[in-house]
Amino acid sequence: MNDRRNFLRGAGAITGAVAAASVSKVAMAALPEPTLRTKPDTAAPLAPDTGRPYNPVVTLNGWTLPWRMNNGVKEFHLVAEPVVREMAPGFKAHLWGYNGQSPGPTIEVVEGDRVRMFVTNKLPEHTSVHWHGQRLPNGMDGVAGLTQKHIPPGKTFVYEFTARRPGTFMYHPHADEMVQMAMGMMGFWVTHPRERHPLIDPVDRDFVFLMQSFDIEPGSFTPKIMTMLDFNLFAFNTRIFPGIDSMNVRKGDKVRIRMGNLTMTNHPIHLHGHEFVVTGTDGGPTPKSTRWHEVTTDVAVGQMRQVEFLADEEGDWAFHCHKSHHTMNAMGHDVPTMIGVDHRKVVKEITNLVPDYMVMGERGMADMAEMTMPLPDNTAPMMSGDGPFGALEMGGMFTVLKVRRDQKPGDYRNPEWFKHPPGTVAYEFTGNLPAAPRASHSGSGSMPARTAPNNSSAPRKPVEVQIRKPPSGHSGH
Ligand SMILES: [Cu+2]
Repeated sequence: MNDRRNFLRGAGAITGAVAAASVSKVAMAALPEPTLRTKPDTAAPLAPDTGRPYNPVVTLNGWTLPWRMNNGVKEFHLVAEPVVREMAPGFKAHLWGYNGQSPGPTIEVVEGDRVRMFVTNKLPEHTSVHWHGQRLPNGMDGVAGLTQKHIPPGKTFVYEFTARRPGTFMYHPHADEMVQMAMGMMGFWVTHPRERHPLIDPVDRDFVFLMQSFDIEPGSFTPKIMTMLDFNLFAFNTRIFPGIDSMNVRKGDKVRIRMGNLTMTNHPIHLHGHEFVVTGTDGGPTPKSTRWHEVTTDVAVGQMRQVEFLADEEGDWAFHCHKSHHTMNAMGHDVPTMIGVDHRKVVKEITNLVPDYMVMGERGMADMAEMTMPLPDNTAPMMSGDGPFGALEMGGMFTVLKVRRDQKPGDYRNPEWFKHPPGTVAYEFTGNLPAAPRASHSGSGSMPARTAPNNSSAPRKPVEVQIRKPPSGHSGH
């Protein structure tokens, strides 16, 4: 029906198209306005309003970079610059990143998209951007010195290529790389499939994050850039627990988690309560015959992995790196194990010299989580995070998958802690403890116990390591 409304709508569309065409002519010479973000919270997924449709990802404590269409080319503008990143509440780091944040914004495109990346360098030294994992012309690969000139401070370079294969990718500098990555320069890239792909299932929620390591001394703000292996902060998207947002899903959702490792060691990533399959690696979607269920997948240095599972168990499920020192925050190194060591006498002597001295970890390290020892300003608590049952004694690469039956589809808000049905929480046994049975015989069989050293008739003196047990009746804290 060609009524007035339709006519106006048609006219509007034509006017819009003309305007877009004339804008883009000017824009060919102009840079797209860079989008900046300074908040460290998880942004809502960015639904595409131009270009081909796709199901957008959710970047943990991050966001997706908006683009503009210019004659069929998707244009993005990355600005490499110094940033201040809140890594956890009360703990800010002075880093380098992109568009106001470390990591930089996530780039989302569709298989077959022509992509133009403007990269402006506002750092005090030269840089470049390598598009980790992409098929592209050699001169767009971003290896300064090898495939392009360095981008000097103050200059803008343009990268242009077609996103040829769908999958999970990263970007990072390939110039003064050790320093620039130690300072936090990196970002995530997702290429969505153009159409229904036999190896890429649609999912209800698609989370992404990068793994990073930093070496920031307690009380300071800037990472040590010459550290090679001995990092003291292990992060998801430059956040450390309890600063990492939880992944909030609806019971029955099919969930995909994509992660990339830009640290200097591997991370066995572990999910509680569910089994997942690895559906994608650096090379894209994996053949179905190569998939098996597991609850931990190791992500090696420079690798990307995507895992998928059905979130069908309600609750608050831990999701973390299984290297236990990666789920702790900055602490002094070279701390001897003090568990079971009676050092009360030593403390008395030290306290005469250093009045505030306090020995760490006589009963394990859990004391640290509840201790009110003053920390230097701008220090992340080593083990923290308050849960519904007390301190979690976690830090670093740790977050929670929250599965709720009443979480609305598409709602990413953080629900309250899980309310466990009565009778489903571990509880204290209060009956009498029977005496523990003890084995009464010594070694025998293939390895008989030796009672004296070789070539000696003297009886061997028994040796026992001296330990101090907690006083009886001790209940923890
Ligand atoms: Cu780890």
